[in-house]
Amino acid sequence: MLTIFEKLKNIALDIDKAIKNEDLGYSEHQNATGDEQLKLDVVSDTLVEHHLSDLSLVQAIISEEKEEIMPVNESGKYVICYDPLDGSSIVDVNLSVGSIFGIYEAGNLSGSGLRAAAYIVYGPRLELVLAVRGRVPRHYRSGARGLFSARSSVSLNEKGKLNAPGGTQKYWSPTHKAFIDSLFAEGYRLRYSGGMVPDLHQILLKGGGLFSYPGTQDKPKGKLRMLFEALPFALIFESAGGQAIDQEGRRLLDLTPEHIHDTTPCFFGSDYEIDKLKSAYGIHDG
Ligand code: AHM
Ligand code: MG
Repeated sequence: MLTIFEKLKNIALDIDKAIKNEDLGYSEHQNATGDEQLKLDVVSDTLVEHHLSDLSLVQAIISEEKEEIMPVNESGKYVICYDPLDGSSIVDVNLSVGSIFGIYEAGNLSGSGLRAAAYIVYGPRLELVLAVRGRVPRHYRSGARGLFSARSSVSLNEKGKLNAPGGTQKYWSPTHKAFIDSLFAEGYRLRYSGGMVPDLHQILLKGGGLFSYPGTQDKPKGKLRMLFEALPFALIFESAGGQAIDQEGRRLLDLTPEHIHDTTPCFFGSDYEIDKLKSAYGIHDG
């Protein structure tokens, strides 16, 4: 696993350089979910592929930007699912973006098979958060000479102050709208950039809050992909002492996608906000 983490640091440095220097225009392609691909999506995907495909530990890689699974080493122990550049719609306006990685047991592409997860934040600083199942996530920041040094562990308080509500409001259900309004009425502050990596990173480092991307009238199954986005962050939130559930109140880590590009409604937060969400949605534990 450590070899994979070392690779992620190299990937972070390379993609950071690409974001700063490469052309920001569109490529001539769409990805598997039909999104227009930026040239930078393609460059980032190629960089991740280049770094991960020489690791004997890796059986295959699955990218948000690739239609199919890409085999690496048949006897590898892990399958790495990744979103090489999350937040393509805000990279052109110079907001923070990220990369997300889920490291799954080969043969078990599901929440229960997720052994470790990581994300990189390309912001004014380059940062990395790594979580191994069963351990508290660690937070790293790059410094002089590009070296990453450990900052601290990441842990959530019982309750936070931030509210990051995703999805187009006019398509929210009345239940969801009433719930989001009730958080603002309690004093929660709006923090939403349109990039799940910086939005969730902010909640994690500030100790709590809620990020939601519900099923909506236009996207009943939500927007965020299970393998590359929702499950990796679920592991990170649970490891930090928070919760991550879908709209039926199921732990995201109990879900299994049918297809590699499946999406799911998802909610990430500290205990207070997730418990409040469950009661607003009429979800009963057990
Ligand atoms: P992307 O992978 O195409 O960049 O889309 C994922 C992003 C997430 O980072 C973010 O939370 C979400 O899309 C924002 O969607 P919306 O613009 O509908 O709020
Ligand atoms: Mg994405």
